[in-house]
Amino acid sequence: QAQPAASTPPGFPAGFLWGTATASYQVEGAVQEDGRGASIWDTFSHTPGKVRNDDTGDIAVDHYHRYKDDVQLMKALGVRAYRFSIAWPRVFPQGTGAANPKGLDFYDRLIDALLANGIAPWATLYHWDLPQALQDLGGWESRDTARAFADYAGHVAARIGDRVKHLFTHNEMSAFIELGYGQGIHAPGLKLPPRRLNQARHHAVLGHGLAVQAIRAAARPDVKVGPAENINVCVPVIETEEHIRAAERATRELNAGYLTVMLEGRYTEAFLAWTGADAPTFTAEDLAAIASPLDFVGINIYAPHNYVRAAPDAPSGFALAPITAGFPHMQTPWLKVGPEALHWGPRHVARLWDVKDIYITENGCAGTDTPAADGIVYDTDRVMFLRNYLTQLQRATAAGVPVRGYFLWSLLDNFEWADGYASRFGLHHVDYATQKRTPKLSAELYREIIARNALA
Ligand code: GBH
Repeated sequence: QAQPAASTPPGFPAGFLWGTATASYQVEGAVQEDGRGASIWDTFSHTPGKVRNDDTGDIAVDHYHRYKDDVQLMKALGVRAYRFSIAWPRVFPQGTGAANPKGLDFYDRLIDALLANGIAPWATLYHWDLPQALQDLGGWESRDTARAFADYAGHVAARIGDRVKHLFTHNEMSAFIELGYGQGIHAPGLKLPPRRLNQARHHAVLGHGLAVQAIRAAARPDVKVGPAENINVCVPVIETEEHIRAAERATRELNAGYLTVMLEGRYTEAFLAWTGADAPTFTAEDLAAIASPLDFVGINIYAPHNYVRAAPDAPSGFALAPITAGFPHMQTPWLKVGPEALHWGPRHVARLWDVKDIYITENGCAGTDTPAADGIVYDTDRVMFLRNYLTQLQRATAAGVPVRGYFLWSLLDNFEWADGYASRFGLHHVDYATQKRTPKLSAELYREIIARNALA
């Protein structure tokens, strides 16, 4: 009787960059310290009824004071890169004007601690904590916010570009605009009518483009820049050529206001037809700035946006197949389990826009993580999730898709925006009463995957 052969786990390309990620307001705390100004998330979380249990980021996981210990947690995982974000209101408390002399001190210390431990710092310039003073002037509805963002980006790039070689402009324009200015469930909590919402969308992409230009002007030439965008991934229902091409076309259209305009320098016909009389006002110069050449494209992928079929008779050539009510999801209902998204997302990006360097800048899941009697957090749901998603990522790299690295969200349980502390995304459990960090089972799995550079 033949025995099954011992399996060699499929590997990732040599030099594949394994990392982990966080964001300022979700982890730092210390919101009153060292001259930080208020952000829209301070205002929003302190408005009763906006965040689950009225949680705030006032203390969060105290990363501002515990960063040295947290760097040791990263070192134990074996990650070679840490994606964190810089709080704009620490650097410019009023958004513009005079820089706070202490504004970058914390990041200087963090960057130095990372480098001393062999971990590359990858910094995001905007992960949603807009200075409240700028919101008071219209926030992303105002063109001036895009300009102010570029000035801030140039300032930071000039200051830390000696040590930080990878900068991200915005984290998930689509999320902060759609949720913050469209649905009202994130800061600043607005539900704008279509015309104003489209203009805010345009200012977000414009801010990205102007920031790329400002960084190029201010930083050394070896500083690389790109976005970290929450791409809507369309998965072909069946992996045949016709459905794959349809999913690719759908991905282009479903990201038309964000990634597509950034990479093509124009709004698609379908997008302009859809916005109609409510289309944003923009110039040819805006589009040129928005399409400033990038060094890499970062994409955050959690769940498939849609499954797609070819529809030869439809003008678009595709039809969306709904995510059904019974579709499996992780602890947070929005996080549908569709590991193929991690294969098709980067694959569509590479083929649609000929992108040569792609990073998965976020992927992970929430789980009901409670330490067991033996002190271990048995997050088998997250272990299942990571193994299946990374299997699909490996498949993409094996097919030659130029994915260069992966940042797992998140290093620690943290302030999950409107969900407050109820949703835990960390590889490390945080006891919020004591701030004690405990590695979960998934941290052990991730350490093993990194050590082997292969599935485990
Ligand atoms: C990312 O957003 C963020 O970059 C990161 O800060 C965040 O912690 C992480 O993902 C996990 O959420 O409750 O059904 O109305 C991903 C985009 C935005 C998707 C919030 C889920 C809530 C949808 N997420 N959204 S719902």
